[in-house]
Amino acid sequence: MKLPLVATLPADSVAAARAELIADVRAGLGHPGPKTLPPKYLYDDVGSALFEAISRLPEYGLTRADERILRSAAPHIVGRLELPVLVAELGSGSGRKTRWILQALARRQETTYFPIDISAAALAQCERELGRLPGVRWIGLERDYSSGVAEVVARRGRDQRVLVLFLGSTIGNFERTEADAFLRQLRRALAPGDALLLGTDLEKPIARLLPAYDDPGGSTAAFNRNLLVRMNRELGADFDPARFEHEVRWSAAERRIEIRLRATSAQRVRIPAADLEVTFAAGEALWTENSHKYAEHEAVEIARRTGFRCEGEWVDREWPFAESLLIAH
Ligand code: AVI
Repeated sequence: MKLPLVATLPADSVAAARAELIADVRAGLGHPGPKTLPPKYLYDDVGSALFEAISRLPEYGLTRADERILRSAAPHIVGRLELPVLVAELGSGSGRKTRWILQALARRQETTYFPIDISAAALAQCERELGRLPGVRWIGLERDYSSGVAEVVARRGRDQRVLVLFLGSTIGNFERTEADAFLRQLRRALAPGDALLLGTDLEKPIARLLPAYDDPGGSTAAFNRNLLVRMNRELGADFDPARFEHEVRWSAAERRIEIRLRATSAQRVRIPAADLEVTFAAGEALWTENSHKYAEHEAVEIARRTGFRCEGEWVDREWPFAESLLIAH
């Protein structure tokens, strides 16, 4: 029996990741003007576990919609691919929804699956979920997305295509211009004929969106405040999370949910590892995340702008959500 494998983050990458966090904290909090931090820092091990809990909330239909599509459309999606393919997933998540694609592929070929995630805990959970699927070899890569993809591409055999899974509308957490730049960069790492399965959360009434990001049980608020707790844990900061309010707004102009932490009173916070003292005025916000929403068929335009063509789109009607199969040309 083949044993599952995890290629862990090399020690110098751990140091580089910490240096990047410190640089981003300085850039986002260390200057006059709006305070902001990149949303990727929401996903340490605790944040990833909290997001997993969010994905099961009745108010947050996104993950279930994604899974419904994959469960019913996986054979059709796989039917449109040129085989054989190596599968790389950006952000392994729990692996629950990916199972359907891997099972459909395993019926057609011996499948190697590389979940790519910077969270070792997320990879461990993925391994529990998918590490022993019949016909699937599981190789976890504890990496950032671009070095993970580079590694998968380097491992492809002759005549093997690469299928990249970018599910769950994680693309929506990038600014729209950054999303295009990210997909263009991904396209450059791929070869013509390689595929990208891209999940996008579609526009829907605000009355459904707001509770999805501000659930009455407070799971999303805890996920948001964990960013402060993370800085306390990793950088020796002294944020008091209870003095920040979780705030969720819909921006019609940007077609996105905007998430902030708003200081409920004036306060001063020390962040020793970044050599920083930060003051917040009462009511001042720290911008932590955006979640962009898309029009149906918008993926066709995204593909055109970034070096792909859209080969097919599958939409969930219960919680409008799309999976689009893009082929590199
Ligand atoms: C991971 N991402 C697609 C989630 C979203 O819906 O934008 C992150 C999230 N933030 C709060 N709730 C969920």
